[in-house]
Amino acid sequence: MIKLVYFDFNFWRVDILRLSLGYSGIPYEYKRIKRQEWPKEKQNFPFGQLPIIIYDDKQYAQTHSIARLCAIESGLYANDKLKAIVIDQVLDWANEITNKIAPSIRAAIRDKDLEKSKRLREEFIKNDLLVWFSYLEKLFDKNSSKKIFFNDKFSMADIVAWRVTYWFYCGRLDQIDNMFLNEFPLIQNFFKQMNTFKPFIKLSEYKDIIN
Ligand SMILES: N[C@@H](CCC(=O)N[C@@H](CS)C(=O)NCC(=O)O)C(=O)O
Repeated sequence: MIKLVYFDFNFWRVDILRLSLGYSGIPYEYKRIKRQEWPKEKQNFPFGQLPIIIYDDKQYAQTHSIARLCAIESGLYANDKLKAIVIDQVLDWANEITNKIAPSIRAAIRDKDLEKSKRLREEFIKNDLLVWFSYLEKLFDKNSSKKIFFNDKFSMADIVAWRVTYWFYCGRLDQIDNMFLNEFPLIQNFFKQMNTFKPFIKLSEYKDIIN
């Protein structure tokens, strides 16, 4: 049995794992740890961070590594090394853009300094948001011949790109206006198509994320 462990809120790092397992009907348990329990729980995990996966009674960490395992398990990775590297780059893109916005999130949540958070968010929007989405747009353009999925066959790359785009688009990030997506017609169209892709939107995990 596969078990995923994350905090008790939805975030792309764990959502991509459960979406891929859910897509292929692979059973898994999902344990959500409450923030107040974290200081005593932290030491129990390989890198003191979440998410982790428990697979065959062993723990493994790091989002990219776990995502690769879940994608292989779900038939959503690629045997072709040049298709696999497209999936890996989308995962690395997700980590990079997360690292760019993280200081503004930390300032609000950890430091409770809303002024600092606002200033850092402005810097992120000015310096990083459009630049990093332009990288994703180019990656999609270069690799997707039919302009539906990154690798033409649905894969973990699509789940990651959809989930992270949803994060920036959904309106829950202060100061980020979802009109930014108009600058990226290919990703915008990809995002719209994903939101009508029946095998994906019927998943309980998808419904949980968008509600
Ligand atoms: N490099 C890690 C980063 C994971 C990470 O930053 N997790 C955050 C939550 S999104 C965390 O566990 N924070 C609590 C902590 O570091 O104490 C990965 O790729 O999974």
